[in-house]
Order: sequence, then C-alpha cells, then structure tokens
Amino acid sequence: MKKPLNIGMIGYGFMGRTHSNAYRQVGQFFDLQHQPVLKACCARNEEKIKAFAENWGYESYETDWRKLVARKDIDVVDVGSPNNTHHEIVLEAAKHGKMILCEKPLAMNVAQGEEMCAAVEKAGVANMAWFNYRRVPAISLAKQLVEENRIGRPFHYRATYLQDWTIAEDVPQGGAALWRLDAAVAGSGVTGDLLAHSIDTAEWLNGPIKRVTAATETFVKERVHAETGKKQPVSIDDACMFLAVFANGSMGTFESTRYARGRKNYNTFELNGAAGSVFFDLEDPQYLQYFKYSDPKTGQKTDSHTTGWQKIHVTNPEHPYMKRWWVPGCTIGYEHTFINALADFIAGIESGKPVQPDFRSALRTQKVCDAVLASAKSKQWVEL
Ligand code: SOE
Repeated sequence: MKKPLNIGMIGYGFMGRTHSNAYRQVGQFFDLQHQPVLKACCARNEEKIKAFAENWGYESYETDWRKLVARKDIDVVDVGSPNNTHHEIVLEAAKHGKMILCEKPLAMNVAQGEEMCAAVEKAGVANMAWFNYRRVPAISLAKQLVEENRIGRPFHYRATYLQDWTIAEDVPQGGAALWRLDAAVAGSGVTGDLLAHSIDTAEWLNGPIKRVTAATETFVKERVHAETGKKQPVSIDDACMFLAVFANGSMGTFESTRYARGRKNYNTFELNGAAGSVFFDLEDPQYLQYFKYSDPKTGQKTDSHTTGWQKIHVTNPEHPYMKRWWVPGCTIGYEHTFINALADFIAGIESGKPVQPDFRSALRTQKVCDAVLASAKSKQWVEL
C-alpha cells in the first residue's frame, strides 16, 4: 500500500494543469512509495477554481492561499500562481513546515529568492523549482554525454528560446492569461520567462556562468491593461540577447524573443567541444543530435569518411526516463517532462537525497537573470 502525499495546488492556469496532470499520472508509471492525493487547489476566483477542482478531481478547494498552506491535511504546497506571488506563499508555507514546489522563475528578483532559500532551508523542507526541461529525455541524455566526457573541452554554448505570440499590438497586458506581459506581476519579460529555462539548462550542462553582457528591447511600448482597460506603458523585455563567459572558459550566446514569427516554442541549445557536439530543439523534442569527433575512452578520432551528425531517437529503455514509458520508437511529450520531474522529487523525498534543481539552484538562475537585466540597463559587463 502506497503512502499518501497530500497536494495543495495554488493556481489553475497553464502550469496548474501541467502539474495536476503530473500528480495524477506519476504513480501509474513510476515505482514510488508515495501516491499523490489531490487534496485541495486554490485561487481567488471561486467559480474558476471550483470548475478546476471538479475537472482534475481535487477533493476540495480554497479561495485564500493562506488557508490552504495552513491546512494540516496538506503535505506539499505547489506554487503555480503568477511570479509576484511566489515569495510570500513560499515563506508562509515554509513556516507551516510544508514541502514546496515552485514554478519558474523562482522569484521576482534575487533578494526575494535569497529569502525563499533561507526559509526552506531553515524549515528543513524538501523543495524543487519546476525547471521541467531538464526532464526532457533528450536533454537528460545530453547531460549524460557531457558526463561521459564525449564533448571534451567545451568551447561554445549557443541557446535560443523563440516564440511569436505577442507580435500583435492589440494583445493586452495583465489579467488572467496575460500576466506574463505585465512587469509588476511577471518581474521581467522573456528574461525571467524563457531565458530562465535556457540558463538553467546551460548551467546544468556546462557549469556556472561567470559574466554576462546583454541588450534588451521592448518593441511594443504601450498596451491596453486588461484590468484597467487603459493603455499603459509596457515595461517587460520583449527580446533579450546576451553574451556569457562560463567558468570553464567556454563562451555562450543566448537569444530570446516573443517576436520570432513562426517560432512557437523554439528552445534550442548547441554545445561544441573538442571531442564532440550536441544539439537539441524543443520543437523536435524526441531527438538529440550528436557529433562524435573522437572516442571518449581511447581518444581515437572517428574515421573522417563515416563521421557526421547522428540524430538519436531518444526512445530506447536505455535512455533517461524511457523505460518508465512505452516501447522503443513510441514517443512521449511535453506533459511527461513534468511527470518525470515529479517522480524525481518524490524519489528524492524517499531516498533523502534532495532533488535538483532545488531553490538554491533556481536562485543561481535568478542571479544570472538579474545580472542580464542589470547589464542591459548599464550597458556594461556584469560579474556573477
Ligand atoms: C511562455 O509562453 C511559456 O508558457 C513559459 O512560461 C513556459 O515556462 C514555457 O515552458 C512555455 O512557454
């Protein structure tokens, strides 16, 4: 008999749905001692949260998050509400001794993130930030190839994260679905929303970033605010590009925008080293591309006439996470990255070996985001 793990989910938007789906599925596919129980969900809008609770099978709902985090029957608080709520909820949930999962970016800024880390560490509670892309099997495989020394000395890291959903000038800012365009709620634009993913992946694969220099742009300067109905200045970054120097001596370029017509969720990276390269594209997520120049064990160079980019279909049971899913050739998708992440979180509770990325690790990403925004403002390199 599995032990119950009672979930209190805050937020019912895109992430509320991805996380709820993970709670429902994880026990069916992963061999864990705990079974998530959808105890309660929470949002201010009663009509919407009631419908959400019914749709996903939550036993109850709350309209005040303070009530939810104080409930004795909740083990894990999951913060899936907009970015400007993370800090306060996490501090309060930690006081109540709850385990905490938090959507990315961790906080509005480093100062908040520091307090959130201190709170969970003082309370000694398990914590994880939902940087779900680490759990794309192809990205986990890239990590494995780096650890197997197949890339060798790294020279270049190249990341892009491109979307196109805010090009129209009549897209409003603010309110339920569009808070990502409102700096007061989101903290920043593409830097916190998209580049945070790229930075998390980059530091995971290629180690810490040492310094950055950045430029940002806001293409549409004013938008109607959905809550006030008035045109207001837009203060998020619509696009951000930065150069980075990694502690291992390699160089990085990062580009992100919501104005790349035709690009929907084009999250890519390429790492080039002396022994090989890897390339990944989230719009083609089943594949990891690998160029093998030399053998990691013998150092022997691959024959020139047979060398070339390999497109590895990451669906074999030997590939990360895939033995939990289907048979070779049968793919998994976006939603599974959340299920894989949740499985790792629960396994971490059971083994006592804290899962990554925890809040400390997410704070690293926050530091790089803040440095990028500071550099864009000062037009200077910023050291980390
Ligand atoms: C933005 O459009 C967004 O929904 C991000 O907030 C998610 O984190 C990303 O994974 C998909 O795009």
